[in-house]
Amino acid sequence: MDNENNVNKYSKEEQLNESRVNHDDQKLTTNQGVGVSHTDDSLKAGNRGPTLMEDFHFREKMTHFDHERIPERVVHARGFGAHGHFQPYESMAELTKAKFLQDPSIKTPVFVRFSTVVGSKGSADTVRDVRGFATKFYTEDGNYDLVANNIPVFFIQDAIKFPDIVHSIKPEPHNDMPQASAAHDTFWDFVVNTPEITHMIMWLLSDRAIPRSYRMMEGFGVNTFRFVNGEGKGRFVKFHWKPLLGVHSLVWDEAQKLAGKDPDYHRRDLWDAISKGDYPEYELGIQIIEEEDEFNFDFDVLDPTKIWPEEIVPVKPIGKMTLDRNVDNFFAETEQVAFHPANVVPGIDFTNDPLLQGRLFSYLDTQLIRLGGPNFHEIPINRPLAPIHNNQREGYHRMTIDQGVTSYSPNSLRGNAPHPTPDTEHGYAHYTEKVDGKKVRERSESFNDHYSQASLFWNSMSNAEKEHIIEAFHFEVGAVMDKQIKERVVEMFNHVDGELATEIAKGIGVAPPQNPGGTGVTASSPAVSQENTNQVAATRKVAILLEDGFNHHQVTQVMEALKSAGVHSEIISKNLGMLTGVDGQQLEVNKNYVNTGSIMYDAVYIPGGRQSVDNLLQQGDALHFVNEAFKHGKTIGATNEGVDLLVISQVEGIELAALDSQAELVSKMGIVTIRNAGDMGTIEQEGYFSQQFVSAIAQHRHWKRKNKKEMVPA
Ligand code: HDE
Repeated sequence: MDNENNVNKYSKEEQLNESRVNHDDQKLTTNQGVGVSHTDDSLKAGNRGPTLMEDFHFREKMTHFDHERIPERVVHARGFGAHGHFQPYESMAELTKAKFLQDPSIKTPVFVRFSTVVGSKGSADTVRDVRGFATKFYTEDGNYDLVANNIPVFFIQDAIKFPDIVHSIKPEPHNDMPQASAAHDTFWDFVVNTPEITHMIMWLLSDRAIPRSYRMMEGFGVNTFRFVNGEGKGRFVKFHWKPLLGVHSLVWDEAQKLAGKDPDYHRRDLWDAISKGDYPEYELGIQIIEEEDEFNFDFDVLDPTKIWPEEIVPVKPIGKMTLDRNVDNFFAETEQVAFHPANVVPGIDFTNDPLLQGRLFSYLDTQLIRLGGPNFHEIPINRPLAPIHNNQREGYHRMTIDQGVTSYSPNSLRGNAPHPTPDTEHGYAHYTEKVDGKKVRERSESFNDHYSQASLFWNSMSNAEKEHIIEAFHFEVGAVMDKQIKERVVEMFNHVDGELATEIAKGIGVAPPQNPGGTGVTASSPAVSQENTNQVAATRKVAILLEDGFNHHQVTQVMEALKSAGVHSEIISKNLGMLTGVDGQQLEVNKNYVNTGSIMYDAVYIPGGRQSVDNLLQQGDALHFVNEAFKHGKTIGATNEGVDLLVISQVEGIELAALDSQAELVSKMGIVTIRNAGDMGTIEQEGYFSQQFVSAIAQHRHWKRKNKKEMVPA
C-alpha cells in the first residue's frame, strides 16, 4: 500500500485475494482434498471391463462438469468485465451526501461489465444492439450500482412492457431465429404498434448501436435519479459516462464481417487494451434539474424516452473512472456479478420514473434464479467492502458462519444487535416525498409526445450519420416479410421527418409517404452527433502490408512515430515468419491474411520497397485489404513504391487522379501519400508523413469520400 488514499482499492483486492486460488505446483486432489494419483482412466473391472460405481473421483469429476452451467441473463447475456477505480474531481457535498463523491483523494474500486442486450451468451460482439455499461462502486457506505446503457433513452415508458419488447426482439418463438438481431417481423410488428419507441429506434439504427470499442462508448443512466444532500434537499439527476477517447463506431459492413472473423472483437479489444496498459478512462457527468423546475421543460423529466438536451441542461463532469485490471476468471467475476439499480447508497435516491420503478423489482428477482438462491451477495465479486450485519440467515450456499443465538429484531438477548444505523451514521433514509394520487393503471399525458425528440435527433445528425441511419432502416426493415408492417414503418417515421420516411421507403420496396410529414421541430442537439466527439489517435491499430524487399528505414521510422503517438502497429503478410528488407534487416510478421483482415484495424500503411510492393501487387488479398479499408472510411498511408498499390487498387482514379506522379506529400480525405519520401519525420514535425498520417488516424473515419466509396468493390 504505497498511498493511504488507495485504501479502498487495495482492500477490495485484498478481499478478492481471500478467494483466489493459485494451482501452480500443487498436487491434484478431489473436492474433499484427497490426493488423486491418476485422472486419465476410470476405475474398471479389468482394463477392458465396465467402470465401477465406487470410482469416487470419476463420479465427482463428471458430476461437477454436468452442473457447470448457470442460466444466462435473460437480457444482456453476453458481456465482458474489468476492474478499476473511480475518483471524484471535487467534493459534491452540496448536491449529494454520497460518501464516494466527497473527497477527491479517495479512490473507490469499481467493477464494470459491458454487454449486448439481445444475443445469447455465445453471440457476436459487433451486432447492432444497445450496449450495457454497468458499474459497481464498492463504496465505504456499501455497494452502489450504476446500471447504464450506451443509449440515453429507452424503448418503452413503463416497465410492465419490458417482457413484451424483449419477447418481440429475441429470436422468434417458433423457430428461434434470428440470433442477436432486430431485423425480423416480430420486432418491427411491436415497433409499429408502439409509438413511444420512435425516439429509441432512431438511436438504435444510428452508429451508436455498432460501437468501435467499449472504450469509445458513452454510458447513460437513462432513468432519472435523485441526489440528496446532507440537509435532505433533493434534485433530479441524470448520469453520463463520457469516454476520453471519444465516441466512435464501426460501419455496418465491417460489423457484420467482424461477427464472423472475430466474434469476440469487443471483448478482445478491451482485454488487449488493459493488458497493454492502455487503460480506458471515462468521465462521470451529471445533469441536474432542480425540483422547482420539474414542470418547466417541454418534456417530462420522468419520461425515459426523452433526453435532457445537453445544450439546455449541461453535463457537469464530476469524476473519472479508469479500468486497469482484467479479471482472473471470467465465470467467477464477469458471469457471477449481479448489478441492480436498487443498490444505492445514502445520497442517491429514486424518482417516480415508471421504468425505473419496475427495474427496482426485476434485477434481484432474476438474479435469485440465475445465481441459485438468496446468498449471492457473498460471491466475491458481489461482496461489498462495507461490513454486512443483519438477521438474514441460511438459504442455498451460505458462506458466512453467523454466530450468536438471535436472528431477529427486536431482541434483548443481544441488546437488539445488530442495531439500526442512525441517519447521522449514514443509515439510508429514503427521500421524503409527498405522494398523493388515485390508484390508476394509466400514463400521464405529459408522456405523449413521441416524435419531437426523434426529430431533434435526426436534425442533429451529420450527412454521413443520416446516411447510415437510412442504410440501417433498409437492412432491418428490408428483412421484414410482412408488407403491411413495412408500410407502417414508413408511416411512423413520416411523423418524424418526411425526407427520412421517403428515403426509408425507397430501399424497402414500399410507396413513399403521399404527404411527407415531420414534427416541425427545427432545433438540433450537437452533443448527440458523434461528429463532435474527441479525436484521439492513441490506442488505434495500424496494419502495415509487407513482403520481402521492403524499405526497412521507412517502416521502422513510421512504426516509431506511431508508437510515440500511442498507436499500435502490426505487420501483415502472406505468411507468418521473418521478412527481409532491401538492406538485409529483418522484421517479424504479426498476422497473415487468413488470420486477420482490414476490418481488424483502424488504418493501413503500405511502405516502399520495389520487391515488396511488386509482390503485394500480385496478391488479391492485399488489394482487397486496401479497397475494404477505403470503403470503410479508414486512413490509408502509402510511401514511395507503396503508392503503386493504391494506383492498382480501386482507390485510385476515384480518389486521387494524379497519384502516380505525386512527389509531394498529399493528405486528402484520409489518404496520405508521398512518392519520394526520405525522412518520414516524427509526429511533432508538421508537414512530414508521420505527423499527417497520425492526425488522419485521429479523425477515425473519413466520410467525405462517401460517394466515391460506393464504386469500390470490397
Ligand atoms: Fe435492465 N435488466 N431492465 N435496463 N439491464 C437486466 O438483470 C430490466 C433497463 C441493464 O451486466 C436484467 O441481472 C427491466 C434500462 C444492464 O449484469 C433484468 C427494465 C437500462 C443490464 C433487467 C430494464 C438497463 C441489465 C437481466 C425496465 C439502462 C446488464 C439480468 C423496462 C439504464 C447488467 C439481470 C449486467 C440487466 C430488467 C431497462 C440496463 C431482467 C425490467 C433502462 C446494463 O432484471
